[in-house]
Amino acid sequence: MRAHHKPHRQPPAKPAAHGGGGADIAIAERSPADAGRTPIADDAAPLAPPSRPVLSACPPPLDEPQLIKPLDDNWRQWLAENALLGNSQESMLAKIRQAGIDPAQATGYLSIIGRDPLFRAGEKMRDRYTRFGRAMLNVQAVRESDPHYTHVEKRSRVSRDEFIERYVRGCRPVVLTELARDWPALQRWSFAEFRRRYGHLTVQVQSGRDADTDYEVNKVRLRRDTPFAAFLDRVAASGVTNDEYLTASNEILRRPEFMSLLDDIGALPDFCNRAAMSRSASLWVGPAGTRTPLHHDTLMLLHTQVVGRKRWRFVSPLSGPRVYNDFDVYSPVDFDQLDLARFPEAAKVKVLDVVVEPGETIFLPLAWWHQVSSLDRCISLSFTNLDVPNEFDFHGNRM
Ligand SMILES: O=C(O)CCC(=O)C(=O)O
Repeated sequence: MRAHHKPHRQPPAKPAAHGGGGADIAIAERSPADAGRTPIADDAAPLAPPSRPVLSACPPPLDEPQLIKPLDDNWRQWLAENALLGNSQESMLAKIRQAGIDPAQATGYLSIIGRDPLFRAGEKMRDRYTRFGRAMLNVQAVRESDPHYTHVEKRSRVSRDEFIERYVRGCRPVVLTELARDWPALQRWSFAEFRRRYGHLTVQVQSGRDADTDYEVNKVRLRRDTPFAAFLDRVAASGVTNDEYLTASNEILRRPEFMSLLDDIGALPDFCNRAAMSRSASLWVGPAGTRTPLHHDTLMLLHTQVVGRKRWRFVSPLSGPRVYNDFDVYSPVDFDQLDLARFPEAAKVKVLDVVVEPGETIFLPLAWWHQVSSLDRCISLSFTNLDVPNEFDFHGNRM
């Protein structure tokens, strides 16, 4: 999309052929009696105009030819969507002009859109969605009336019954400070130890994230194979950066060469299924400064910090109508640096914020929005093998 709209370029006027009636140049009118005679100059008369009119100097040519683009289906859809959202005609037309789209066509389209049955169907769907959203926000307001609503509890021991009742069914996050207390990983795992044990192996990391503002959405495109030792060396040398991160999508714990890592995982609480650990655990390794943007998962999980600290920010699924979720499980809102001009509704969201220390495990309840940033170089392990139903359909028929 172009940033500026420049005025429509006028083609330079051409001298009209004599008698051709060119609109831009005045030609002395001749009566039918003059036909075939050359007019004789009258000495007393003021200077006659030259027979071939001369154009005055024209301004320099514009940098780019100005083409007004027609309103295509993408822009029609954009207008329809923004009309449904209740945006003003002036604000839409300002954007249309800025993009070099024909404003007359856009105005015409907006004047008839309300009679289009498809648009009226869209209004019905919008109203239904608004009612659902309003009901969610009302329930959320009741939950937020708890004065401790934004506090994320840190608990040392929680029984299976309480965990399921208070956190799984109650759908609230909690940090379990002792869950991993006896894991050998807490003593054994370090960047040096990983290099020694697995440095010769190739791993898949997310790379070039700084150059892509949608790095999480585009994670498949940003996958890159690298020797594990080289990656760990880069992390050690890089300082604070989000450019490279070994995330859950590497699936290295499914690879036989890395399975010995699972021997370093000690006892699990009785609300986890040990037998399913190898197929449900994921390793995360990265420098200080990695950022996983706001999204929700489609299952519940536990995430243990083995090395370093991470900050988790949580948003209730009932605040979903305020996080501008337009695509899949992602939100463009960043609660670390809230852009209120773009996302004014997000100002009304109550965010839970907790730093998870080494050795601690956070429980992510179903459908909670979360964004995560590493405060230090981090090694952590997430696992989804909760011994409760943990498969949910968020995508229509897809499971
Ligand atoms: O640790 C991170 O960077 C993100 C963790 C996360 O989003 C998850 O485990 O679902």
